[in-house]
Amino acid sequence: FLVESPNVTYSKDFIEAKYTYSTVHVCKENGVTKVRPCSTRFTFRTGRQVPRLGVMLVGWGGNNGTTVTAAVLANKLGLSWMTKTGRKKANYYGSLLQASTVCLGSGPSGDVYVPFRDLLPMVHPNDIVFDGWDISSLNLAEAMKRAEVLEWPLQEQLWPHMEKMKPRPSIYIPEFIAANQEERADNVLRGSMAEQVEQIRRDIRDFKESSGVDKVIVLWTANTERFCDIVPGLNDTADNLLRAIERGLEVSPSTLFAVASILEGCAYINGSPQNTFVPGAVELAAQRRVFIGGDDFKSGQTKLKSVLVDFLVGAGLKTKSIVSYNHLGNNDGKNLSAPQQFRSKEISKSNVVDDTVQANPVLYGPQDKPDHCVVIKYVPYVGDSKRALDEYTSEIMMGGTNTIVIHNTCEDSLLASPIILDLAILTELCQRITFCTEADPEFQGFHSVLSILSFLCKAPLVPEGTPVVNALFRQRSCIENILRACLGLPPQNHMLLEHKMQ
Ligand code: NAI
Ligand code: DG6
Repeated sequence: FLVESPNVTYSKDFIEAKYTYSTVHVCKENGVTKVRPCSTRFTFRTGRQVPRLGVMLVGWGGNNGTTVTAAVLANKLGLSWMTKTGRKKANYYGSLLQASTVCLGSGPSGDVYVPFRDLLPMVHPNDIVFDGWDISSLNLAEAMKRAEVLEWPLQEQLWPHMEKMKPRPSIYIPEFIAANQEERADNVLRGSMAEQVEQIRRDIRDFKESSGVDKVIVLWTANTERFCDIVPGLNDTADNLLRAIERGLEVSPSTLFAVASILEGCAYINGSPQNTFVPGAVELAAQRRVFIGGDDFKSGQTKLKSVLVDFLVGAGLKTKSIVSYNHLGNNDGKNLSAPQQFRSKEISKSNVVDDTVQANPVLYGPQDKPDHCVVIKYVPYVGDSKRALDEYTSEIMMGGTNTIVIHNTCEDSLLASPIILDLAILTELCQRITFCTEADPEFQGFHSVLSILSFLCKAPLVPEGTPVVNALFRQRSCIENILRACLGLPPQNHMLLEHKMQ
């Protein structure tokens, strides 16, 4: 589609849009709350040339890594396969960009919806080239079989393609992941910490050259690590972090990958909960103007939680208790059965209602928040088919109680895979968007901490001082409205005033 507006111009290389950003400033003056509507004139410029994108996965041989690679191949090859309930065809269900729509506006026959991916020029997932690392040496076909996620007739069709793919040796520091992972660590780099980071940098360059991709994004979908301490002199600044790597001090593998990617100018996304982005890594990304994003894919239980609590509290019901129980039997579950790795996940899964609760001082006092309990158990038999049981208890009118219980069963990796694609494609798009304002006419890119990715993350990483938004539909509106702004279109306001007149 083409936007016809004096504020929007299309050239061979760019879409340029003038856009008025309206906000409201609130302050207290002499005991009176003053509310002032403000507006800022922006110009957005979006590059129209879509590059060939390479995505390097850390943990490529895991359930998510193999499933996302297989799904893209199956879509590209147009595969279908028989199951006991009939023939299934490859698709991208679960991807915000590929499988959901946005309302462009309304026409003679009502609202006009287009796929999210059609808003701006974006990489198509079928065109992504994958590569990556794993501490396990299995080729991707064998690793897909080990994952037990996809139906066997599909695996058979993918086998000749996937068996040629072999993860590169990775950085393995045993104390960061569960001891029960040691048996699969047969593909590991040797040498000093600095030498290993150098090797990862060489791998990125090698992939770029040998595959012919224009751009590489690196994404951590390896095991959840334990948190690391933030220590002054060790990881609190970019210089200290680089020095710590030179000296071989305590730096987690996920942070080492982040540093290698940033130094190669490649965006780095963390799909697991650990605090990969220590202050030194954040500073390094800012210095190099490289995007970083995370943390922890928001795939199932947490996605629902960030809708349900928003609904309850938004409807004026006082949620008092949230109990989230999970059991799963894949390797992620096995790794999370160790206390320190579980703790990383517990933190990530527990903070997701904070913004919703804080936004309602009518229901919650300053120290008041719901009890929130997260349990994860490893049950090998259920494999990747995770069970999530949730109980939400809220106080309703006049001392009543409302208890909602939910039981969710589904393959975890089939929820995470489309999120991996959305993270990579949205990050790549953001690399082609620049903007300026009347006050600051020099074009700039987004902040290196890419908070637009919040919809896809359990514990959104945001620039210092930025409010963290967990509520799912606020996060979705953020993406939709920023993309609309790039086309000079107003945000979706759902007012439908044109239908409210006599
Ligand atoms: P997985 O255990 O099947 O795969 C992880 C892979 O990482 C394994 O193949 C392992 O050998 C490899 N690995 C471990 N340390 C490594 C290192 N230092 N370098 C390279 N490879 C390394 O786990 P799965 O299910 O694929 O999940 C991956 C991550 O994504 C986990 O941290 C999980 O918590 C997180 N996650 C998964 C979600 C889902 O819905 N599947 C949602 C949110 C987060
Ligand atoms: C146990 O909960 C395993 C975890 O890795 C989760 O399955 C994963 O983080 C997805 O969590 P959620 O809350 O988004 O379903």
